[in-house]
Amino acid sequence: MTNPLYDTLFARHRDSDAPFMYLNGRAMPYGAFVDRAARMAGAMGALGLEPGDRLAAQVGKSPDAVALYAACAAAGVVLLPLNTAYTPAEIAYFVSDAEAALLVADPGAEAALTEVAHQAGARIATLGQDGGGSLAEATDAADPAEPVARDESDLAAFLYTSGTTGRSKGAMLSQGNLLSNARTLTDHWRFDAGDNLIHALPIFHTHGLFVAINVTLTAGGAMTFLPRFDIDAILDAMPGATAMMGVPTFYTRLLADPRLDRERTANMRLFVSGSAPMLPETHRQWTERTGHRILERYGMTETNMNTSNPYEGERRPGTVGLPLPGVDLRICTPGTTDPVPQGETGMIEVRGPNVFQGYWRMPEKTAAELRPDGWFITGDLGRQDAEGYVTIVGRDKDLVISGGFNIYPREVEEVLDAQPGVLESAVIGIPHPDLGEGLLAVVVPDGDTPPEETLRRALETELARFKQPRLYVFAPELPRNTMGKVQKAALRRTHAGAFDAT
Ligand code: MCA
Ligand code: AMP
Repeated sequence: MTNPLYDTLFARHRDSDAPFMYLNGRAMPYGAFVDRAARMAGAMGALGLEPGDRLAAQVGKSPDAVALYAACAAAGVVLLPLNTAYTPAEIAYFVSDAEAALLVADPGAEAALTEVAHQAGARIATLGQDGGGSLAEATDAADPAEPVARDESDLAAFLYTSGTTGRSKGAMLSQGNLLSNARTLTDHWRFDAGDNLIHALPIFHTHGLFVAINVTLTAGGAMTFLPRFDIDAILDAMPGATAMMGVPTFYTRLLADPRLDRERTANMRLFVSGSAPMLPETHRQWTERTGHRILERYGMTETNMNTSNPYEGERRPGTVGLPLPGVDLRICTPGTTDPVPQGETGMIEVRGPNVFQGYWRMPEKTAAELRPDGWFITGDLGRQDAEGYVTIVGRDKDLVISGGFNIYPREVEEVLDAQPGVLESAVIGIPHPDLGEGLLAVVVPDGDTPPEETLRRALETELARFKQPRLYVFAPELPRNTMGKVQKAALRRTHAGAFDAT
């Protein structure tokens, strides 16, 4: 009986004493971690979870949260990791859309989320960042479960991603999707058992959960596991670590700290950046200060990683490198399958074992983005030079990336437009010195201008903090083209410098 994801990433480390995670200076060996995960799978079975069931988790970053991922793989349960910033109103949608059988929440959120779970027909259990919670206690008491049989086509996770229009979509990722990318990246970035990765990313997204953790597990290396981005903790970890993965904000914040220098980074061999564009200037400053060249790569929730600058060879600032081995990439005239002439800009499409299985119960949306022959239309606009390096020049989708988090303006506009005193609104991303892009709302009042504070407060209950506009501007109307479409590019130009003054 085999279970490729569990066997490859977890079970084979069952008898290992090698360190998997360093946490507060203490090492958690692989063997202890795998035992914990097997017991958690046992506890999940006792709660009635069956292979194929969905488990939604909104939990803080901890070893048990990683064990939950491993336990889901062992039990054949589909994991649905959720941003810890989401409000109960947001969680309600995911739990009911996925028809989750169990919602695992932080103990502090149990009161607020119990009703949410029950409304959706799900049970609730808790897992605390400090090791407590009902699922942790049940794990302490459970016997290790035997992994269930799976194959690479079985689903391992749903990661929800919003869209330009309509409801958030559950991207279905199979065991094979995750494993193929884990193997490719481990090899491509030369990870091995001697590595110690600084892990300061959240673990509810592809970057922190699959790229960072799966690569570490595939290599049998260790992670210095930090609960969040903390500049002191990262700088302290560097002399004993070998690699770090981060979003561009990690790098700009570190560059602003005078303690970052060659001596502190002398043991490091690899700095990876992704999730959002990195300015060529940041690459240059990093190299000047540390002597290291940041390796920039490009991926998506639906595809894991698609391209990467080379480990050896030229890493070109401003590009996301070359298609990864096994990944096909083409650049087409948008709306067609016709490749553009080499060097020209078009829609980036990708195909390979990394590409997801479609959106959960949304066949039309799947058909609109995933061609029957396997090409996925990314919504990113780019070009490829003669050597194959890809440059992302923009997005065909109305998407803002703030500090590495994706925000679909439509979702924010819908909440704003529903507020009393608001006729309509347009939400845009403009340059932000720390987050890359910051959110600004242009609001057209319906009569008297509503107080900004009232709008801010109304959004707080409905949207996660990172989706709430940082700046509000009131205007008598929105600029529109002859077709009546709001001209967001014009708004972005008008307000381009708004965060310079903040
Ligand atoms: C926190 N806040 C944010 C963000 N993060 N607001 C907008 N955008 C954000 N990204 C809010 C906080 O709630 C807080 O609000 C205020 O901003 C300041 O928080 P601060 O302490 O400065 O933030 P932080 O906790 O230091 O977080 C910033 C961060 C974090 C370290 C950049 O956002 C982060 O870890 N980002 C990584 C995201 C990521 O992993 N992306 C990968 C997904 P208030 O002041 O009101 O309390 S994309 C992906 O997976 C694809 C496949 C890929 O290619 O990788
Ligand atoms: P998500 O849907 O959250 O996985 O975000 C994926 C999106 O992030 C991609 O479609 C790109 O627009 C963007 N992205 C990821 N990595 C990079 C990068 N290195 N440079 C520019 N954009 C990136």
